Amino acid sequence: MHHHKRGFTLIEMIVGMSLMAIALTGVLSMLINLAPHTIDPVRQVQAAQLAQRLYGEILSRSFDEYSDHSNGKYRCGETITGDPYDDKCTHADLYGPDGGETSPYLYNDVDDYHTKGLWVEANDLLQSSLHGTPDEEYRQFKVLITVTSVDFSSGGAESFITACSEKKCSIGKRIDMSILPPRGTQIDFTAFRGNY
Ligand SMILES: [Ca+2]
Ligand SMILES: [Ca+2]
Repeated sequence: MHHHKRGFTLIEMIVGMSLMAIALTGVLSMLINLAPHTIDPVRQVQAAQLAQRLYGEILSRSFDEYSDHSNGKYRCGETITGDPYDDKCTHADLYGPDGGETSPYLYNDVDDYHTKGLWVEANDLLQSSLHGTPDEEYRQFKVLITVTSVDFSSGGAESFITACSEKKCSIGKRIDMSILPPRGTQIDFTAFRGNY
């Protein structure tokens, strides 16, 4: 038998290139499908700024509805003779706005921002929207805030207080915030507030 080196025939090359083209088309369409789901970096930065701003507003409030809002003389959950709020903090089941707190500028404690499992418009939570000037910067951003009671007393590690009595709820609050940018992916944040 006579052997000789042979290259690709024209037909083989055309078939090979066609297969390559089909394969590349598949990869390309996969990339195109992925594109809308990737996080837009600008939106991501805006989401982080929004979270920082909201946390600034939330954490500047009192620890609890039953805290001393004026001068911080006493803390809820403390026993002080003659104190009308003696030994009481809001029960975790009742976290949320208290009586008459219909707008965020009336919120006076951390858990008033608890959205009770609902996504709300970011502008509805920001203070600036309450004086007739809606903040267009965060239009279409949605926010979900969950406030839970936590116990820092066990060696620093926080643990959820499952059966939270009014006394036990006085230790700490965890504020989980999820932000959903328009056409984006949810981004999660967490902050803590002690009873001070
Ligand atoms: Ca309140
Ligand atoms: Ca409250």
